[in-house]
Formats: sequence, structure tokens, C-alpha cells
Amino acid sequence: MTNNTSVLNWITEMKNLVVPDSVVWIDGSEMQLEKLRKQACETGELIKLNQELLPGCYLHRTNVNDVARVEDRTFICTKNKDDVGPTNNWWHSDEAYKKLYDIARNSYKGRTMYIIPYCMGQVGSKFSKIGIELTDSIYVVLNMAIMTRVGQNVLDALGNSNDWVRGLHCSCDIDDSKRYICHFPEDYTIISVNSGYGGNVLLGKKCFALRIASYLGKQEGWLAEHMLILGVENPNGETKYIAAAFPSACGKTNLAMLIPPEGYKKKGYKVWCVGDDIAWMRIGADGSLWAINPENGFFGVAPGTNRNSNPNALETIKKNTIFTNVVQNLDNNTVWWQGLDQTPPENAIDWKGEPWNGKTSNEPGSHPNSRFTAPVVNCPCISKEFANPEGVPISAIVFGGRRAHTTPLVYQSRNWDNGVFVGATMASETTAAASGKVGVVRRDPMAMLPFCGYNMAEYFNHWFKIGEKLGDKAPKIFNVNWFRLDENNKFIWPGFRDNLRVIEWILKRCDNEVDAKETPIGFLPYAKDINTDGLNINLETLESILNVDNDMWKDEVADIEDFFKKFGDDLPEKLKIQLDILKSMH
Ligand code: GTP
Ligand code: SPV
Ligand code: MN
Repeated sequence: MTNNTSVLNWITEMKNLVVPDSVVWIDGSEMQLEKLRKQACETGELIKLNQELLPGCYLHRTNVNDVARVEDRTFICTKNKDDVGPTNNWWHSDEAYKKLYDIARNSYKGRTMYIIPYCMGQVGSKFSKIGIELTDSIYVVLNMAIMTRVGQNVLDALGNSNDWVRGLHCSCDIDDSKRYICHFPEDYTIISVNSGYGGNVLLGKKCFALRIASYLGKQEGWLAEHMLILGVENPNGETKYIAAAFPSACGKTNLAMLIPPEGYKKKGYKVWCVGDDIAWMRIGADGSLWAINPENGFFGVAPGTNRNSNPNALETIKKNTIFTNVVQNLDNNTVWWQGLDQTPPENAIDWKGEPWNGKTSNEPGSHPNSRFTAPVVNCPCISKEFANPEGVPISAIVFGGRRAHTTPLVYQSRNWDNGVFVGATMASETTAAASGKVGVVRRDPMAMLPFCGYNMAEYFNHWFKIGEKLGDKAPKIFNVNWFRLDENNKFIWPGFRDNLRVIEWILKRCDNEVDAKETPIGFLPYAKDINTDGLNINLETLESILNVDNDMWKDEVADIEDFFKKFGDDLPEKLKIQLDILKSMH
């Protein structure tokens, strides 16, 4: 498939390490993928679903100990500890290689090595990057074939270049005590052992497109971000693009695939999805910020996805989709998850593979982090710019988290530096997307805490530098929070499609079309300026989520100060200045 010596030498080295019974190059052809699907069904790795109702769809169950990313077992491996900063787990690269090679050694015995050449971004585009993942899992091959561009044309595009990311995945025994997800940014290398779950093993995604890419972006002057990209087309047919960073399971896919509320639809508004999880952003020839989505598929959260919350996602996953850890309805061999509809199947198998009756069981049948893997081309609202190798120009950057209290529905930062501060001090309640406790508020700068491949203090500096280069062409920076709770723990803001009402305010602010009130944290909307036509929310309630509670923000400031202390002398001066400004205003 290739004469590239750097590729062939590395594969030989890895083959000698893991000792597979056989080797298969993935050429990206439908014929080969179909053969693999068949094979996986024979071993039970995949379950073929009802092909009339769900053509090309399959179900997979991961090991019960292996259902989410494992942040405590994720490492950035370098020669110097300082290079990874206080928010990453560090491992000396020499020691890490030794330990990982010990685990990987002979682990492909009796198995096949699949060699997946893949491309993040359009094949042949100067903004795209190539990787090769070795895996012993057909599930990984089939997911990578949806999530990335895979096959011979990738190797052709690579030619003799040494500029590609090495990725070794070994399923081993899915032993969680020996599970490691390791990144060697200095060597463009990723090694993942003892897992079979998405973000741990689809190495093009979080490992490459965020952790390694953020490191590359730092050196090459661009940004790799945990952001959705969406286009809002107004009734005049003009489209403006927004990039938004929310932590895992905090609403990126839902916002990216939004269908406008009735009133907006009637007026002629349309929303286009460019990406739902990752954005690579560069300063374009015109001096403004341009973003591409390097992925080719969606790896989305299943629970909560339904005809009301996200009809475009439901449409997207009707065919050629792999479902992971959802309920299998035995009556018609389809799938179900919590929040799909009000009628859970009674004759079913749950995500653990046990018989499950949705009527009588007290346990949810789908895992809270159960997922679908679906090709981008399936999405009814996919932007025509998705395939544009130059990407789309970004008018606004939006940060957001899941906060029951404190953070208002939306506010605008004063300027780029203040916006970087807003991003750097973001906090959100933890979700089921990573192992560990759910619902704990933690600082998650730019939604990148688990994904930044180097010292986050440097990362903040990098953001400031990008802002300096952009100057007055810089996108405006905002913060949103769809998740404020009332005294009965119910969401106050309706969310989902109605988030377009907030996006409209954001875009108006970008065009200086609406006033705002200045507060210590930035510019907040006047409640009257958020369009609530057709919504069941009164002005008073809206005002209650557009307030800045001084006492709560005092606590917030104290917590930010604590968080910043972690970075010691590395903390950028500009962040200290921003914190001082915020403090002085309280
Ligand atoms: P990752 O794929 O993990 O990066 O997640 P994501 O950021 O794409 O989150 P996603 O859109 O899948 O939403 C995660 C959960 O949040 C789902 O259960 C959604 O139903 C819920 N959610 C999304 N948007 C909203 C909203 O506007 N309001 C409320 N209340 N819930 C939302
Ligand atoms: C996330 O956790 O942010 C995801 C899913 O998008 S995973 O690919 O597992 O990282
Ligand atoms: Mn994500």
C-alpha cells in the first residue's frame, strides 16, 4: 500500500513487539469493511440490527469496566515534567515506553493487526494531518472508518513524508488496572492499552485531533479546540459562523444540529452544522479566524437524543451507524436509550448484555455515556462548507458549561483578553463522559482540561498571542450556560432549539445591533432583547438567569484564584490583570 520507509519501519517495529498472527491494511473500500462487519458479527463483537428499520446499523457493547474516557489514566509523556503543566498527568517518556511496551508485548498473539491510514481534515488539504493507527479491534476499524477519512488515498497523500502521527492500540485483556492512554507529543506518538471505549481508542479523535494537535498548533501558530462549529443563515441568506467550546456531554452535538424554533423558521432562519466536537482554527489570508472540522463522523451521546431535543441527530443515525452500550429491543431488533421516548421496550437486553424490561426495571437500560457513531454525510443540516478545506470564518467564540447556579444564561467578554480569561476560568459539572464522580463543579478551561497536550499556562499564552495577531479581526468571545436550575432542580431555560434565541443575541452583539449592560463579569443582555416569542417564560424568570449575584461571584473569584495558583509563576500576566479587574469590581 505504501513505500514510505518511516511508515514501514515503524510498522515492522510494532509487529515485532505485539506479534500478530496476521496483518491487514485497511484500504477504505466498502467491500473490505463489509467483510469485517460480517466477521465481527460472527464473533459477537457486533450485533447486526434490523436491516429494514436500521440499514447498515450495528450494536456493540463494551466491557462493563470500560465505558468512558479515563482521565486519571491519561498521560502526556515527555522528557520534562514542566512541559505538561499542573493540569496533566505526566510520565517520563522513557519510563512510559518501557511500561507500555511490556504491556503491549505479544498482545496481538492469536489476533490480527489492522493498519488504519487515516486523515484528519480533507485528504490533500494543507490544513489536514495524517495518522496511522494499529489496532487489534474490528470495532475500532469500523468506527475509525466512520469518524475519519481512511484508506489508500491517505497513504498516497502522505507520500514519503515523515509527518504523520503514530498510534498503537492494544485491546489486551481490557484490564482496567493496566489501562493507559498515553501521548508522546515530542514523538508524534499515541499508545493506548487495555481499553475498547471510544475516546480511549479512536486515536484520531481526542488523542490526536486535540492532545497532539494542540501541541502542534502551539508550535505552528494555530488552535486545536474542543468546539462545535455551526453556521446561522439569516433570512437574507447570509451565514455567520460560531465556534463553541462546552465540556463533554454539555450540549455541543445538540447545538451544532439545532433546528430553529417555529418563529425563526417562518422568518427564514436556517442553521448548518460544520462540526460537533473538534475545531482546528487558523488565521486565514484575510487576517480573520477560520475553522475546519477535522472529523468525518459524529460520536454522539445517545441518552436524551429524541425527536424533540435533536431531530437532526435522529435522522443522522437511521443508517450506517454503530451504537455502543444502548438497549437492544428484542421484539424488533432495534435500539433504545433513556430519553428516546416514553415507551421503553419490555423485552430487551441492557447495555451490560443482561435481560432488561423497561417497564419493571429500576436500572437504566442504556449507559449514560452510550453513544452513536454516524457519518457526517447522513446529517440533514450538514453545511455545504463542511468539505471546504479552507473552513469557515468565525464571527463569535462561545464558551459554556453546565452550572446549576452562578453563571448567567449568556454574557459577552469585554475584549479578546477578557474573553481568554472567561474561557480560562470556565467551570462545569462533571458528566458521565469520563469515569469518576458526576455533578462535581470543576474548572475546565476552554473545555480543554482533559485534552490539552502541553502546559495549560502556555496554552493560555498561545490564545493571547493568537488574539494579538487577529487584532480587530478577532471574533467576539461569549459565555453561555443552558443549565441553570430552579429551587425544584428543574432547568429554567428551555434549551435545545431555543438556544438559537441566545445565539441571535450573540450575533447581534457581533454586529453592534443591540445594547447590553456592563457588569463586573462583562456585558449582559437586557431581558427584553432576548426574543421569547412563542416561549413559556416570563421576563422575571428570564431576568433571574441574567443576573450576576455578587456573593456567588465572590466565591467564584476565590475559587479562580485558587485554580490560578496551580500554575505558579507560569500563569500569564494578562490573566492576573484580568483577575484583578474582576476583583476590583466586586
Ligand atoms: P460530547 O460528545 O461528550 O463532547 O458531548 P456534547 O457536548 O456534544 O453534548 P451533547 O450535545 O451530546 O449533550 C449532552 C447531554 O446534554 C444530552 O443528554 C443532552 O440531552 C443534554 N443537553 C444538550 N443541550 C441541552 C440544553 O440546551 N439544555 C439541557 N437542559 N440539556 C441539554
Ligand atoms: C467527549 O468525551 O468529549 C467525547 C466522547 O466527545 S470521547 O470520544 O469519548 O472523548
Ligand atoms: Mn467531546
